[in-house]
Amino acid sequence: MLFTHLFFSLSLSHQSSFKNQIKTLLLKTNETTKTEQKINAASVFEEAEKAVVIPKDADGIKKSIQRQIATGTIPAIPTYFDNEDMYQATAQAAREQLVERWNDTYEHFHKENPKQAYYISMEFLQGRALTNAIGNMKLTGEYSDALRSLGYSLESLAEEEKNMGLGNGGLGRLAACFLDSIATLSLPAWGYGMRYKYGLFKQGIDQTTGQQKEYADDWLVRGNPWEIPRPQISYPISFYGKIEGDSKWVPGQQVAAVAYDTPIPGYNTKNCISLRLWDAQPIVKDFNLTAFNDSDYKAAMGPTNLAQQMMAVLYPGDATKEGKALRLSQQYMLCSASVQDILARWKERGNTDWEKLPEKVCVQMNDTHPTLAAPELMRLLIDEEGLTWEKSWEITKKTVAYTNHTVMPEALEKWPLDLMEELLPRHMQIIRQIDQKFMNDVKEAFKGKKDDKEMAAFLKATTILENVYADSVGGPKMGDTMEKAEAPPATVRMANLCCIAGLSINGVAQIHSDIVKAFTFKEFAEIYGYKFQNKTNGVTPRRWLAFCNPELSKVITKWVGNTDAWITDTEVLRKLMDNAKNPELQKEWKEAKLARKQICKDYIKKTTGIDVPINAMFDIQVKRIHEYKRQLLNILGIIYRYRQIKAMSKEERAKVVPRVCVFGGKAYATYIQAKRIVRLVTAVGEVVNNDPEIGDLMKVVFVPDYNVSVAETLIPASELSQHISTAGTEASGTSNMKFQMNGCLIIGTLDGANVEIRECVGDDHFFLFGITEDEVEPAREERAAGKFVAPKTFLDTIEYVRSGAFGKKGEFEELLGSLEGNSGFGQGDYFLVGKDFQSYIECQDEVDEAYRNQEGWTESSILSTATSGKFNSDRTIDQYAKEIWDIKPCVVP
Ligand code: 26V
Repeated sequence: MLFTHLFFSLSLSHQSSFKNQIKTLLLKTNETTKTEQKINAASVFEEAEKAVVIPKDADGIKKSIQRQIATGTIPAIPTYFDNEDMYQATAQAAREQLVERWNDTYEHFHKENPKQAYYISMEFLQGRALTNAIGNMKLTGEYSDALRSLGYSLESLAEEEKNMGLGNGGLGRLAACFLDSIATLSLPAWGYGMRYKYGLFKQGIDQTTGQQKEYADDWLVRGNPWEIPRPQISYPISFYGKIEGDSKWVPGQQVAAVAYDTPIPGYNTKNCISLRLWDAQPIVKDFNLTAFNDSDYKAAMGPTNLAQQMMAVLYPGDATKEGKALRLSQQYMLCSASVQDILARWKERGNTDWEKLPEKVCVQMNDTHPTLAAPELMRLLIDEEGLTWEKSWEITKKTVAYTNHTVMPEALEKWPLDLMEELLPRHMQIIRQIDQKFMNDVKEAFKGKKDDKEMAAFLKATTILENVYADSVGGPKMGDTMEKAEAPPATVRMANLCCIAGLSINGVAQIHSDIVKAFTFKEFAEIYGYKFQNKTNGVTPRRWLAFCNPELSKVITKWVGNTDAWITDTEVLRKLMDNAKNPELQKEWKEAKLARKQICKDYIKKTTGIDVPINAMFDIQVKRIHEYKRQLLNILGIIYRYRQIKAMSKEERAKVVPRVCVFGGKAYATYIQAKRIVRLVTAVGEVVNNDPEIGDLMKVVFVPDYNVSVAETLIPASELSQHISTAGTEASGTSNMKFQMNGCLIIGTLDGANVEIRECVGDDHFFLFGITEDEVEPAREERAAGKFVAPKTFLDTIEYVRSGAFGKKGEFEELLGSLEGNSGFGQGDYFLVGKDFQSYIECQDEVDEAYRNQEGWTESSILSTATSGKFNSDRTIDQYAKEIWDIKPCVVP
């Protein structure tokens, strides 16, 4: 390819023999060669783009799919051709269209040289791409027709695609929604992430024990048609080693970070941005051929193994030092490769004045995992570009921004200082300098305003290096450490570094941003009040309504005035309000919901074997399993309800609102208490679902392996969804927004984005229960003082579980134990399940009452969708673009 390209260009410029031309070329200086190649490359590309027409009609698409099969683009074998091959061929055809847009966007951004934002994230939960990609390109009909003419259905082929599950939960899915919105708004911004071989894990439920099992998620096993490998884009990533002289880092180990681009098309725009994922590969020169030939395979394969370990999974266990080193290496690789790439692109676009870097680049750190982007930018500016420390710091502070996604103390990352020192000695040097400067500045700024004691406490809370300085007030000196014997472990607090380096610090829902400012980072708020912002999360209405719920979308389009404008401008959904009581709309609305319930019912049957009644209320809680999210409150409520029904007469039972209670979510592999919650749910299901007295009045289902496509099946079918975290603990939640968009009513606490959802939909259409955030601490104190008396309903339910009604007797002792006692994390009912229980079950009675009135319920359902406009991630991204990144749309003509 490169050869033909050289030949083509040279034969035009010199009319001599091919050999001579190559010789002349090789004799030229590198610089001239590069420039010539660039000019030629541009014209070759342009010619190629003109010469090849990518089809956009059904017939052309059909031929394109056939071409993928016949020419070996996909690895199909004539005698063995399956649906997966057909999916691959279809995806390849779509990919051609994406590549065309990607190239145009790249060229356009290059030419315009706008300020560009970069979203760096350890997680991207993209889910499946086919339906979304062709939907965003508005080619769904064409693909559907093309496939039909080949004897396939688009819907069933789409099911062949594996989920790209490079994420753990909300933070990763948010990143994916953000990319969709960035592309749709034609904004110059890219995502950077990691190409893990196995992602998080696939969850199974063991048939005999009812417990969660984790399996490697082999999403790449048959290749990934959506990625474009770019082996030419590769950066060295260094680790370990030593510092020579003042600051020269001589690394001990290196891997190469190689780029893989996933094109992300916008909706209703030609813009197609990039999600660039990094893969680690051994550096060729490190391969010790001599060792290999001497059969010392361990030595020879060392670098290869390191690279493979680094890419194996997301969030490897970090209980050991090795585990921590691996996780930190992953984080560093993500940051280093991304920042090197960002600076390379900045140069490629002809920029030269480093002081103006913040006018062209903004880096958003998605939580603290990409914190090292800040010291890495410093290192590159100082060590590679020769800027002074001070200048580099000024630039860095204007370039990076930080989003906080959780206030759970265990998720605020701290790395052992000795590990960091060992793995990244140069960065540690820079971090120490940042910390020094920060503390000196603070002392200066608050001189005379804080006494010594106050200052000591203030610095203790804000310094990056925890448990390092002997005396913060007296002025720490480099290398000052506490006496080893009495010293708690020295750590590097990543969030503190983010607050100090970041140009902004934002939370992800109003209440969370308020908590971050008032509690989590209250000292930083005193210093940098101006940095604190709120950016309430959002979700993309393309994936989460238009594509996952075509039945409801059709009804919406008709009733907002026969327009699909709502797919981008979700405020248009408000038009549904006028007809929320209209029986005609109500009828169509209910039919759409029923169609989705049927699909969900079939899915539940297929994955769990459980037959659920279609006319029951579909009541769903899907999210990571965590004590603060209180799946335990839900299941205890279900047990309470079960016992109530059992105690009823036949006549009373006839009035019960039947419910299908669905749970889904992964428990992190080492989070034992969360795994016990999963087990309690499956144990309750085993009993309730087989109790002839209950029959169809209640079913309890745990849907295994909750992921993006499972969410796309469950959410449109849901009538009630549960967002019931202890007030003040859920940063935002984003599934609550997806449920609301799909006309689902919410039972929830005043937490995260629930607060704003309730404001939008109105108090009458939101089932609120539980204590408020400011009541949480007093409730814990009440408990610690031994003054809390749990309601009888709660105690009886606990005792019932304890009696061995579900699972094996004694199986849930530790779980129930966490709800007892008087204080402490992990005991004393830290998340206040007992405190909120009575309020919860009473609220569930209100839900039943409301459901009995189907007209009223449907009205609330319509109003939910109608008022969900605010939770469009286009709104969120517009705010990031204007209020943090300072970037403007750059539309491909
Ligand atoms: C959690 C874990 C747990 C397993 C081990 C590794 C690991 C690493 C990081 C984290 C932090 C996860 C933070 C997160 O996902 N936060 C969620 O962010 C959503 C988007 O802003 C938000 O809607 C959710 O409320 C919040 O929990």
